[in-house]
Amino acid sequence: MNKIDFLDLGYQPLANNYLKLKNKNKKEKKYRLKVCFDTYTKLVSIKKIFSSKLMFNNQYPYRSSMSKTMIKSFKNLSFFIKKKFKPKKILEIGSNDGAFIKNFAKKQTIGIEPCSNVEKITKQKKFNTYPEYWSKKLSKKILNKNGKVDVIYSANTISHIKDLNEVFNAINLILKPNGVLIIEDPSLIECLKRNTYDQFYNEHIYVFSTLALENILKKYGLKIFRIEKLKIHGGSNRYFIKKKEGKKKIQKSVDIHKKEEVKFGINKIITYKKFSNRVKKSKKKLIEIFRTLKRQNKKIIGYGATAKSTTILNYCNIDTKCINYFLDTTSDKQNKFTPGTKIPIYKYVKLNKKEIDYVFLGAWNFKTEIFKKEKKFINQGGKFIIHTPYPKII
Ligand code: DWN
Repeated sequence: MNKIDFLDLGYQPLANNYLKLKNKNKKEKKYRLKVCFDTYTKLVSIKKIFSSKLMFNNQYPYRSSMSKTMIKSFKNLSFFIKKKFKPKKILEIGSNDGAFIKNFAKKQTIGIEPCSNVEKITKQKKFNTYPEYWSKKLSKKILNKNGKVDVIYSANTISHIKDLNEVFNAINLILKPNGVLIIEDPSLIECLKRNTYDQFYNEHIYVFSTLALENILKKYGLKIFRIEKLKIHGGSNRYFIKKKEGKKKIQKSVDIHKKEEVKFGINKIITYKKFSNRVKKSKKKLIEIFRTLKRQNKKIIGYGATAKSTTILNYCNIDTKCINYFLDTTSDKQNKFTPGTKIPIYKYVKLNKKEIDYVFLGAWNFKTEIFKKEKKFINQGGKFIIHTPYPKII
């Protein structure tokens, strides 16, 4: 037995399953959200894994282009890719609404997006996208039509796919011998440091560390040659990966990351047990903040009905007794209710101190962008509640 449970986040609904009014009182699918550490591979994963079809289908509400931060990050990366790797063909696994591929010429790109409601957005703009799950079969189909590709990019997607064997074998089929694979996902060390336990939910099957990813990749003859630390999504790593025969030099950043992880104890179960204790304390503190404010009759709303906040709200039993409603810019979430806790979600309007006292920041990962947008509310004395690195009012 290599896998040891270290975190129990209780019964949870599917994180992106926003409820329509007609389904609000129907029984929801729930599961016990436990997280485990594999002492052999050092991989951290959730225990109960749902089928991709249940999670990623034609009802998927998330849109990558809902934040200026993401749009800017994709734009900057596309400049870098064009300059450094000069790709003739670039393939994106999990292209969502095209926020990344739109930075390239249409004939240069291939997008893979199984959520057809989102894929449609890029298809309508005449991008070459496939509404399918990434697999060896799909890789072969694209290979026969387009040939091998120079760059494969995948942001916040590989961590969502159970069968990593299929993922990397399919990548190996279509990537040129000197091609580059770029993977971007939340960083485990940042999650542990910032106590962002809400990175764990049904869609995040894995939260990768460099050590674990390196262990997985070597089975497929793949090697990390550069790592960039990003502020995106509360701390992510962007891994640049090559084939064994690829000519790219291994850069210092790889060793720096590995050493930092070992120093932090990413490879030891005790680190995870300590994290679990901090999460329990975080829950108590957050509940205390809400209780105190509600005793003072303060009006609290939520900002950004994120998949992550589903974990927090359900773990801490925060419902309409604490939060009147959420505001969100995503049209597919508006006029629905948060999974499990059934808090209404409304169309975003600028915050107004005359109407609201406190705002729970569900989209804490876009704090800088949101604080800039809500300057007036902040200047009028409006306050935010945030749970990371520890629950507090700011
Ligand atoms: O990995 C995943 C990430 C990339 O996206 C998926 N499994 C699901 C989803 O997770 P999330 O919902 O936790 O992601 P975000 O990007 O933190 O969601 C931000 C939410 O906040 C969106 O619904 C949009 C909304 N928002 C807003 O209402 N006003 C965001 C910003 C920046 C804003 O100003």
